[in-house]
Amino acid sequence: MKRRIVSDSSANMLTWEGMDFASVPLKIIAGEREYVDDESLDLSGMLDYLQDYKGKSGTSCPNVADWLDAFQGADEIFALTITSSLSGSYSMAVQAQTEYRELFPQAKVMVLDTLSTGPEMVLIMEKIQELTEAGQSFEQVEAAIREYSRHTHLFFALESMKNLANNGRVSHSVAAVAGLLGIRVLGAASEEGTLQMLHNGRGWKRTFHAIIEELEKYGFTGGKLRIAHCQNPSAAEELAEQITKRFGKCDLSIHPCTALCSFYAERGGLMVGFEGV
Ligand code: X90
Repeated sequence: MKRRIVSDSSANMLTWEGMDFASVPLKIIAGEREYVDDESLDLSGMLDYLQDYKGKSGTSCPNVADWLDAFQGADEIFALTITSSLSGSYSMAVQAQTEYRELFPQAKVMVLDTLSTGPEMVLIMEKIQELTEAGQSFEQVEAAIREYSRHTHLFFALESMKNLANNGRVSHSVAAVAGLLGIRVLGAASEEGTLQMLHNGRGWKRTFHAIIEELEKYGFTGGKLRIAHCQNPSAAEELAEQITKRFGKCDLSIHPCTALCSFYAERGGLMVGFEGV
């Protein structure tokens, strides 16, 4: 029996320690150039190029064949996707699930629309690993992560929402606020998996303060928390310090965004996944 976690690259995890794992890349397209969100990508090079690039740029989700390739050879699969309200990744994974089961009737495949992305997906992956190590069956893990993922949440703090607006993922009027000098928008993934705005403010101090307040409202009490940043380790560390000061020592770690989240969160952006109520 081979159990595997398969996630699209919006989770910012291209490799995974301690369990069979495959990442299915999304792509960033700018004119003639195509950037695949995998380990071979020069992320800084992509961001530099995009900064000066004046044409249209966008992204594309994995196709059915990409998901099928990632499933090959496994007989128990937990596939996680970015929210279906922002991407076609989920529907492609569901089609791959149907095809894989036709090819291998014994295989078990769960596809979870995480209604989120980034570090919230990481928490769900960690939970799958934990339950697998505890010897739980496919069905037990499936039920447990459906329940667990209802109590994990995602915040994001962005200085620019230009790429989100240009690609129709947020209205231009919402994005305009984030375009103002020094204004950072704090938002959350809603229960339906859509972008929800929580707060606008000038300066990191106010943003950190707003994040701490919102963490309390969402029922964070010092459980697990993961921070992903787009080329901004110092803000991530400062936030981690303030969270520890307020909630005490918690299971907290920081990692960089890979290409897809970097494209949308843009330089300086932070994403926070955490356990709440
Ligand atoms: O299919 C595709 O081309 C991918 C489209 C992805 C669109 C949004 C990605 C956002 C990543 C920014 C903030 C997080 C918002 C999440 C709210 C549910 C990071």
